[in-house]
Amino acid sequence: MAAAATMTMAEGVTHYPDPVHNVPPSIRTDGPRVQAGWDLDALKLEGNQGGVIPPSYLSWLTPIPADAPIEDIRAAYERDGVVHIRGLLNREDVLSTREKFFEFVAPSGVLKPGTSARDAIYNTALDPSHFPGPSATQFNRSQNDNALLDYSTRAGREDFIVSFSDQAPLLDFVSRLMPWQEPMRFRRQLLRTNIPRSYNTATRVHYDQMYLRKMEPGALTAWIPIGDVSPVSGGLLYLEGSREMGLEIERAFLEMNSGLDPEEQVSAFNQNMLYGGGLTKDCAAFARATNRRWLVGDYRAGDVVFHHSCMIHCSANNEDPEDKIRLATDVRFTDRMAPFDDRWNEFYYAGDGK
Ligand SMILES: O=C(O)CCC(=O)C(=O)O
Ligand SMILES: [Fe+2]
Repeated sequence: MAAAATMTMAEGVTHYPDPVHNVPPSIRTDGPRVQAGWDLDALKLEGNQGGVIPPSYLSWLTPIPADAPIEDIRAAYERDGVVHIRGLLNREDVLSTREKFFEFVAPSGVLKPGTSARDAIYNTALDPSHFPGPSATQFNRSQNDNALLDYSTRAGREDFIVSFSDQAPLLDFVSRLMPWQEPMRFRRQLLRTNIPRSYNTATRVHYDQMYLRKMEPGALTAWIPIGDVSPVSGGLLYLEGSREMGLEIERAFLEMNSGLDPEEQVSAFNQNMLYGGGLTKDCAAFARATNRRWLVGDYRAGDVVFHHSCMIHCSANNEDPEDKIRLATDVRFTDRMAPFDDRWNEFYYAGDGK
């Protein structure tokens, strides 16, 4: 395929086959630029590289109430590849999970002395670059050794996290949304701590299918902010209408991978990928190159965002004005009755290379 031959590359920042056969996005009617006091045109969102994303490349990710008719939610998911569901989970339960998590990781010294685990305010006396989270530690543990990562990895195996992720409202919603025989949650999940004003540790531009190559596209990710995550606090950004683009890029990668050993073919970190994973660290350049906008969310505790495994996303740096640590987890679902990527049924550990 001709597309696979053209690579967009810049040393260490960008590496992906240009999606030249991509289907153009459907035209999205813009609502107001200002929502709940946040003005898209005043936001200074920045990914790992490339500086501020020009506001003309930003649009809102509009939440849908959890009690909206499921047919409408399904239609939005099929159209957009992502739905931000407002108030699906019990807010108090989410906040109490935040509190338990930060109590658990507090011995790492990450919390500001005298503040509560529920608020989880960062101890700004410490250098934030000492606490890179799992987003910066996908395949090489030693580069990012830190106590917070150790504690948060252990927390992921504790009942208060496992039962939170296994809660009925989440699985029930997935059963209603997806046409699956038997929805199943993968055991592997990450707890992502994004420290305010920590740079080069945000989530790179990627789609999840590159990590799920031992199965067909179509797994569902539930991204769950564990706490409120305002538009400047490092939440996920989704590239509008990008599911087909992700699918196309992945097809080109699979073709490039076809000569590799079987294990390498399914690796998100093989020789054909950007070093350290993902498509690029430069969110602004990716928006320009694909002529699409990043959809910005104003996320609250209790919300869940569901996205298709080929939907392209990234996160911006956490610039929370109150120094709140951004905590989120991503849990994934598939149909137990269809072939799936069994690597995802093992607990996460830092640098597990998946
Ligand atoms: O929380 C993040 O920054 C990354 C999450 C993510 O990539 C996902 O949920 O698929
Ligand atoms: Fe992702």
